[in-house]
Amino acid sequence: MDVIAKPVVWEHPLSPYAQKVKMALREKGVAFETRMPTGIGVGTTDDAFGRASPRREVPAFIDGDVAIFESRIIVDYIEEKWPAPPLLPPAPADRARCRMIEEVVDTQLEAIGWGLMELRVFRRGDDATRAKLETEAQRQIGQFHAFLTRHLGDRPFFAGEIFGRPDMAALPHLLASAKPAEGTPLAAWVARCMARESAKLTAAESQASLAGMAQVGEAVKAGLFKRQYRDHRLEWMMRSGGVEIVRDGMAAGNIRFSTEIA
Ligand SMILES: N[C@@H](CCC(=O)N[C@@H](CS)C(=O)NCC(=O)O)C(=O)O
Repeated sequence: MDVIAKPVVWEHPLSPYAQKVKMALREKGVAFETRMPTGIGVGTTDDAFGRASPRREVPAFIDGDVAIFESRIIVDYIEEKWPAPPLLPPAPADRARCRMIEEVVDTQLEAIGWGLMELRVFRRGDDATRAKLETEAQRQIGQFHAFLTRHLGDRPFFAGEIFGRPDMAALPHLLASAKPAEGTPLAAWVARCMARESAKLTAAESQASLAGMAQVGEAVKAGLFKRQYRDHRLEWMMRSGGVEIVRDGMAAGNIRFSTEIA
């Protein structure tokens, strides 16, 4: 009898994009394996992970001969291959609303959380720069909360009655850098999401991986690990007042931009 290999998610448990993919698979009951790339943050591409993910970003998804990078393209594939239960509501207008939430969360909200990690975990910048960027981040998170609260309205989930794609995209942020205040509609939404096994397990894996971050901090200082300043992240740092952090990181060789496609 042929043994059919399980799909593989290349991931880091802290990555909100990888978390979205794992929650999608878990909601659909698809068994999968996870692998963590060695040497993520260095930028080389000549290994199995680099072949699946030419930008060397997690998540990447391997399903037999199929290799896919970019979390939204991965979740599209999962949805098309395993349609039940659906991760988007049926009406076109609702589907568009969900996709817009996923878009702003994946780009602009993620950039704020990532920037805060640069300040709090990797201690970039001097005290004054860190304080200025913290204040700016909190202002932006406040605006994001207002935006999300408006879009949630009186629905149980951003996807309506189902725990769907926009919920899976937003949850990792609202459990971490963008925690809503207790008693708010967003805090009630977090609690509803966390009642899902898929969310609870994925969040626990993310939490457990935090312990390893101290070592990464040392590797970054030594220039062995380069943090990826791409797209919205770079823009966030520049426009929020961290131009010297970018300059110093480039001089120290411990930041990198996107890996070129080759
Ligand atoms: N747009 C991509 C973003 C993926 C991404 O930025 N992943 C980060 C981790 S959260 C990564 O692997 N960065 C490479 C690095 O840190 O070197 C997606 O949605 O999959």
